[in-house]
Amino acid sequence: MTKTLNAIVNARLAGKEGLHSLTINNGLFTEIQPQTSPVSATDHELDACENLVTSPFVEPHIHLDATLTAGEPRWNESGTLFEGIECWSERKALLSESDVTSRATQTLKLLAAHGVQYVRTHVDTTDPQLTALKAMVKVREQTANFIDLQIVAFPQEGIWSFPNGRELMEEAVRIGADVIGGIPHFEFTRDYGAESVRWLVELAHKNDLLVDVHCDEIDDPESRFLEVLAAEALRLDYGTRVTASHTCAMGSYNDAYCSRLFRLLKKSNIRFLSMPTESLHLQGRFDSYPKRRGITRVPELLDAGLKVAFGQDSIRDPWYPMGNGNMLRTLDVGLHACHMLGMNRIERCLELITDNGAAALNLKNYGIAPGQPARCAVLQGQNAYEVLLGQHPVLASVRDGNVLVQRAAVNPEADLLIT
Ligand code: 17E
Ligand code: FE2
Repeated sequence: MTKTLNAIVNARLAGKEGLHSLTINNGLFTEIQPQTSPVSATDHELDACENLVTSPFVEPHIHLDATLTAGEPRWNESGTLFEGIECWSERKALLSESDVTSRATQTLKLLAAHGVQYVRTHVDTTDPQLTALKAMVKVREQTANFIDLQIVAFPQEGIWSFPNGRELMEEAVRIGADVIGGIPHFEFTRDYGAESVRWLVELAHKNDLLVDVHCDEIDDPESRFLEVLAAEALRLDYGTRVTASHTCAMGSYNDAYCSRLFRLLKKSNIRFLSMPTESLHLQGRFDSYPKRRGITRVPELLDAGLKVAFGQDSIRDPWYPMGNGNMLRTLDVGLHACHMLGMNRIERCLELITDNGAAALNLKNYGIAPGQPARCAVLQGQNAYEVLLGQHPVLASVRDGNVLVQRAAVNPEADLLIT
């Protein structure tokens, strides 16, 4: 039985001093009032217990068709992207609709239990049957009560380099994909890569869809498809609807090239997604020592005024054997790997798993304000720093005024019997 709220009380809000009450009516926030002191909650109120309340988490980049298949039919022992693609190709041959539906739904529930209410999933279209894509369109409908799901038509084995690659992408649009993907660094040649990017942006533009390209997910400083993607976005004035995922190669570009590149990136205003746990695991694999992190220039992109968010990418799949759905873990690793533990960065760090992800997904009606859908998460901690330190699972997740998730706070001092 879901519990329907008419208020959340004793809440802390980012950028606001003291405690607040959020009034809810018909699934919308109606008022946000400061409180002079803590109050006790009635039956139809949720007590945030002086913890931070934020917008729901956004998982902007995950592969729900492959999730929970790690080790099937074999483990990726080298830890490279390329062995992952080979393992997946073998597993993909065994896909059925019920297999995809049950793993994707289980993963979405895991994400929801961690305060996520918005998800963008890539779904492999390099399958002549498009089994996973057809299943995911149904999952999107079946889980709409707890998740807003966007589906990316993602050509894992290439558009130009896979038989009927273009036709499969076009068929994916007819079946109901929301977003057009790509993988230019994996196409057989640079020309194929660049042509595929130009073609896929056109396909999205023509069909009024979003774009999210796996772009330069490789430690090769000469992998420069990001400039092609940004230039196309700029040409069509489509930047806010275009996302570059991974851009690992930017961690290997030289500074002179980056200086030129950033001019274009700023003009294009495209969105960026980085998957730090995944890239730390998959990249640097062809280095001896020193070993690269394989992560894009996150603080530099943010300082240039561009939107960057973090995603998990995988939960126990051929590319990555770990993952538990808790985005605070991804955030923690990302802030470490990107040298972002300065207090100015920490204070704003939750934007990387909330607002910036919402910008990539082009979410409408996102954010806590009167008139917006009453969707939020109650985090354990009074501010971003405490939340990051604890990384505890969310205390509550509220969607349109209904409590989806509620759990007891962890007391870090309990059972400590040392005197
Ligand atoms: N496929 C890909 O090309 N790259 C990834 N990081 C994953 C799947 C997880
Ligand atoms: Fe990915």
